[in-house]
Amino acid sequence: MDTQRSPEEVLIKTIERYLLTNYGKLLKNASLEEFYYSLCQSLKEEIMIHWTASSLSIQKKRPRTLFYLSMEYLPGRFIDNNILHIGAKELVETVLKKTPFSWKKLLSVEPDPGLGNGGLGRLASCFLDSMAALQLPAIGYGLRYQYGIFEQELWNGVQMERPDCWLLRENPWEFRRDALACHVQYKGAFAQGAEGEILEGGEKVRAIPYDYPIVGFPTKKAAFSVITMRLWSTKESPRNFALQRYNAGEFGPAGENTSLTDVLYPSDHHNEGKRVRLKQEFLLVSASLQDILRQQALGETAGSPAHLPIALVDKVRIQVNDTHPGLVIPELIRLLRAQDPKLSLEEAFEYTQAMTSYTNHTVLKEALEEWNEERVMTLLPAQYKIIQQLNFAFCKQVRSHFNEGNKKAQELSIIQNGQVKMAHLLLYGSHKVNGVAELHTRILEEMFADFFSLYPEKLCAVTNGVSHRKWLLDANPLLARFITEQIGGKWVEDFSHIERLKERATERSVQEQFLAIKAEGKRALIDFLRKEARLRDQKGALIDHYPVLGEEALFSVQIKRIHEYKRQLLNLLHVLAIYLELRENPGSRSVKRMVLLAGKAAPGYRNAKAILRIAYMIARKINQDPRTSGSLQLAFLENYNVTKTMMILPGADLSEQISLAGKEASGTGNMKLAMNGALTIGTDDGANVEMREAVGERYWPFLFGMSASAAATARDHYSPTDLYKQDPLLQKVLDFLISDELSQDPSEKECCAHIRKTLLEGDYDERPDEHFVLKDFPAYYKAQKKVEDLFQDRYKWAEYALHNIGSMGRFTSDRSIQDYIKNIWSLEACPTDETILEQLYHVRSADQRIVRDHFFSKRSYS
Ligand code: 26Q
Repeated sequence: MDTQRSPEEVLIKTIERYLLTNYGKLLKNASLEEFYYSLCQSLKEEIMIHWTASSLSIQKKRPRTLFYLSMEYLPGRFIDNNILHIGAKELVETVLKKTPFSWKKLLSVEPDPGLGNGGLGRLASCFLDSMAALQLPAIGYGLRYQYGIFEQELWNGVQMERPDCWLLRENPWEFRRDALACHVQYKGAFAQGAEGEILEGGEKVRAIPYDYPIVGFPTKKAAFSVITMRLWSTKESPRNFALQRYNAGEFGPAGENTSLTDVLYPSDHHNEGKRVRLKQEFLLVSASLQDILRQQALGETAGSPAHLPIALVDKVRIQVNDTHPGLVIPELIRLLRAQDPKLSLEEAFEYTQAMTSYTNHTVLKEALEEWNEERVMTLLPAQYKIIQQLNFAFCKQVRSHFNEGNKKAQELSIIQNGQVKMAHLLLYGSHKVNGVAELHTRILEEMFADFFSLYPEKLCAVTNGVSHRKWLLDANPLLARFITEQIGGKWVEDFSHIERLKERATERSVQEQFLAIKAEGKRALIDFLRKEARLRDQKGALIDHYPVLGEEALFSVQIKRIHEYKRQLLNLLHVLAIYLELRENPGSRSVKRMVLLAGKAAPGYRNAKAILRIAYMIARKINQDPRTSGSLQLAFLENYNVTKTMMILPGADLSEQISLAGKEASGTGNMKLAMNGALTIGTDDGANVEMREAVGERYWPFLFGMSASAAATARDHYSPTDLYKQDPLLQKVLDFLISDELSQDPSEKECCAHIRKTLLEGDYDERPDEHFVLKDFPAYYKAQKKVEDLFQDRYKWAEYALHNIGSMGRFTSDRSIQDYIKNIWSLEACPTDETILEQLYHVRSADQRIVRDHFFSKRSYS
């Protein structure tokens, strides 16, 4: 009987059963992959029951539900999240002891889904994790890209992009749901139908959803909730192939609709206006909305179909993750009116607005999405028409509110100079707009001042957060255990309890333990880097690994997308400054420094790629110099992703959050690193500001740089060449940048000269040093000196680090979600119905033996 066996035995038996029935193997001769799949199958037995119970509980209660629409997700490997959240970590470790496979080997089988560019995608995944843990009725919609964010390699310093084939093997965590496929309509021409205008012709694309269980961390109530991430694909439907076009010799266009979800656009903060991207965005929007309406119609048993729209207003909340799914506004209006033809445009708009809210993630002009009007008109004629009608009504409102004739209407108009402005569409079409940190929200308020004077209630701030369970409990189990020893385990469920760690921050023995754990984290990171931080020649062949200093060194990390505003260049210039000082005076620094960089550059982003190349050249130069190599090293880790972040966090001492103030909307790496006991050297930008406030000035000693308001006005009187002339250190550094010591060939030389030029003279139409790298350099240099001073006092450093960890309570994504609930969604938790769960467990436990006896008896008479 199962009940008499230990859980380990049951799990092993289950794995053995899958090995036998799926692969014809016994545990002792199973391959790593076979073991992995069979383990996942076994875990899925548990997960499926809870997933089904969660869905049935929601269907029964019919609560208001949140639909999160995002073009990007970065969940990280599912296997470790799932094992951790169903509480099977120790169990699996015990089972692994009976196999030749290690935990590390097991995890390495699973690819890290790169379905996002960076912060925005990871935020979406942290939010799903938190919504599951908080047992909210919620679904995340997205796209199942065949190829996620490219795999990055640096060939002699030049970034090369390779396709990310994460679906080479079967993915045990996805469930294809053919029954829920739907059609998304593009193009077409208006014609007169019986009930008014209809669209004829055009292309219908079939979208098939794949569901992924997002397993919530269990709360006191033991039963964990499982919510769904539903990703659409056009790949698997041969119907999307346009044979007619193929026969006409149009080979490319013929396959376009089967390949809509092939690839994630790899540029963040840059809007290229590509047609396929627009098709992708509409695919997500239309398929998800149809899915939402279908689900809600199922529950809506009373009344005629025409009653659905008004019922939706109460039950449905849609959060759009940046403007990317912004077409929900016209598409929802269209679908509501198709449902109830009597609904006026105004009513449909009112309903839509009540259901929809929009999160803005950037204030960079070049990142604001806009679409060519003709492109929208051709591809999405019905939606375009609605946008036009909305714009007409909106401009009318603007004129009457401002009473300034046409001027304001032209500025705020959704359609301007032949472009559809997505932010304007959403500012008008949603009932709430939120920034992702306080500072960011204040900047939005200024940027869109006229909008918010029209709708003063719309804007709110919801400061980002990160899953403390993933980024602390899962990524750093040693630190997590230590925290629990110090303050008990409540922090795992409710991160506000972490506050109590501060009480211990001054105790010597606690500091010692923290330092020992950090040293352990550093040793693991050092091992990892010595294997994974690869150096390649110009053909991509592995030549060596970056040298890595020992655990006594200060580990400074800057891990994020490469972008000028994030100022990796400031970090690099500082490395050069230390290097030049050390060369002249080897005794000038008493702290060894290991600088780690990781991050991808958008493939078409010339300056970002040049910065990477310079990082490589600097590393090549300084790492080999015997005068300095014992005390300063720079390493670049290729192909930064969620899994690598988990390796880096426990070993980080110093978190580089050095963006130009006013540019980083929030940042979330800042929070992850601080939770892991790294101190922040940072500007007052994004959520850094709130982190500083939470930590307190005393324990936030490395603040530097201009303020956002200073940066906004300093532009006109700024002369970087004057700075260059006045500051001998800056001069040395910038001259070294173009010296023959650094570059080895004309192309490298050109690269360095180009970057130097952007700083001192400006490039083409750009002003020099747009991101005030040189202006903030002296302050950064000074702050780094302070870092080294504090780092030498090991116990003080530990006190600061413990205090920082203890101040991170506010920065869990649980709190962000609770803020969304309070300020925007008004949702209630919908815990799993225990009786439903019981019933499902009962279904599963149908005795295997009965089945066997049955087969046996059949055979006896055949
Ligand atoms: C737009 C149009 C066409 C193609 C791609 C895009 C695109 C894709 C991704 C534009 C932007 C992004 C990603 C933006 C992003 O990651 N922003 C970051 O969001 C984080 C979560 O809120 C913040 O912490 C960061 O500050 C912000 O930079």
